[in-house]
Amino acid sequence: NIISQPENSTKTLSYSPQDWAKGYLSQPNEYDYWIEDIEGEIPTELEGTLYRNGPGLLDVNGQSFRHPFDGDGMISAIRFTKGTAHYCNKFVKTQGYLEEQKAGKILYRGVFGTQKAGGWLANFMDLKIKNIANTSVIYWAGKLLALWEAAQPYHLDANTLETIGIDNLEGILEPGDAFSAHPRIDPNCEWNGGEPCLVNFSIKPMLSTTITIYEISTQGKLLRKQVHSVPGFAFIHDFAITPNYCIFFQNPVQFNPIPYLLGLSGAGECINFQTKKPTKIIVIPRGKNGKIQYFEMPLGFVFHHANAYEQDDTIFVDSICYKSLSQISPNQDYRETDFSLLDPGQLWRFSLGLTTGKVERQLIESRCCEFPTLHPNYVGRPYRYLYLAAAHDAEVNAPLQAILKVDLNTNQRQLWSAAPEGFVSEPIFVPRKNAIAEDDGWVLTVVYDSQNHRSEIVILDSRDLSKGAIARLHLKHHIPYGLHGNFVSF
Ligand code: 3ON
Ligand code: FE
Repeated sequence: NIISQPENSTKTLSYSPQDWAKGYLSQPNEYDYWIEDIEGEIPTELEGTLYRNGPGLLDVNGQSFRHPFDGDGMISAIRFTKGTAHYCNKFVKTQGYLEEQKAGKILYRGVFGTQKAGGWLANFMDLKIKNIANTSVIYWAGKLLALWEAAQPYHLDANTLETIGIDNLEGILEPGDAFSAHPRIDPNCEWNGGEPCLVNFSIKPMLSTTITIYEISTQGKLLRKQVHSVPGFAFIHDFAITPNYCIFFQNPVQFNPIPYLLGLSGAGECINFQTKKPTKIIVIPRGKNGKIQYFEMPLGFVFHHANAYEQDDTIFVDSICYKSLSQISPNQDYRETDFSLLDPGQLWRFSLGLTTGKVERQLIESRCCEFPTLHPNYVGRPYRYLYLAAAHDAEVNAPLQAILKVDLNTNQRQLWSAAPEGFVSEPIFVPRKNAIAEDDGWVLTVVYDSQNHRSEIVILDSRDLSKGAIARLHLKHHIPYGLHGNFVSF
């Protein structure tokens, strides 16, 4: 299985492409055990559960999904208590997962190009969608929820990870409504008496796109809901909030549904990036009757935002931008991705002048990076520290192998790298109890150890990443490359 390298590649890579690809093997098993193989020590002050979501299956009975984003959601829970740790994982028992496991074959087309066997005729006009609940997992208003942006969440038992069922959030969502995988928690919501509040959105794209914004209290009550229609098709995966605004980046894409309808490709593959068109930035006031403001700038494609905040008449937004949206070409296998041909995700800061209508941008980090996270109390507020998954080499686009800390005030960096054999996932920042400094706590990340084909949970000291891991918890098996998760303090 030789993977071709570009002919003019002279620099040695920080990884082996074959090692990287193994992280996309399915993990069909469900485990439940105390982690015993530990290097270093788990801090006794670290109490709570790290929940992770991501595709656990990349195939059904040997029939591969065309893209990892089409893989069935699998939740991992790593519980830390008194210096020990317990691991448990379970698939989200979605209707589609259960049906496909029973049938032993792919029964649904995936958004990112997975097709049923039998060619285009077998897929022609089949628009049934499989809710794969694979993108994130949050705990809110007493419920653990597995999220996927095109459908309603799945409710899971927070202790056992058993699936309870698809959930409409006590009637907040109507049948057919979606709920994005990127809710933001406003730590101190003015309209909610200073209590935290979960803000999330859903996208219904057509010739114009409906954006719905939900604000939900810690008790699960709907505090506010707004529905807006914005011109044009939109693919919006994430957003940012401040105390007074929700900010959306409408990427310059065009949607041609014909190949999808004909059964030739997935809906996501019919999204074409428009190189010459600007990104529209949509700013929606969180108060009821505010006026939407639009900004425009050519900037590429954005999946994830780090954070946003207000300062006088300006909103600052920090986001990961790609020069373009890369698609897997027909006949290409995602496990053979040549990273050197792809644009890196880079961290930019945008400033939106609310009175001037002007938008400006500044490159903060050119190293390939993704999955930005921060201290939860600073969401929507001026903040200093950002943690990202990043490439090992600053100049080379490559898989994520390192955790990068950026001090946005001093522009200093700290890096912890798992290269050449390790591949990291989203970092999660956990503040120490009663900490004062914004960066006092730990950064947790799941690392795929390709040498041993298993994963490890790595605990870093967030004040000093470069001193090395405080603890490495070796699992007995691997977790396929994941997407998002959250830490819950119980
Ligand atoms: O936009 C329309 C509406 C909509 C909600 C059309 C549509 C069909 C594309 C759609 C559905 C979108 C879905 C289901 C998106 C799912 C996204 C997903 C599962 C993951 C996205 C991950 C993004 C990133 C940047 C991941 C990076 C990962 C790495 C760098 C390495 O593991
Ligand atoms: Fe995401």
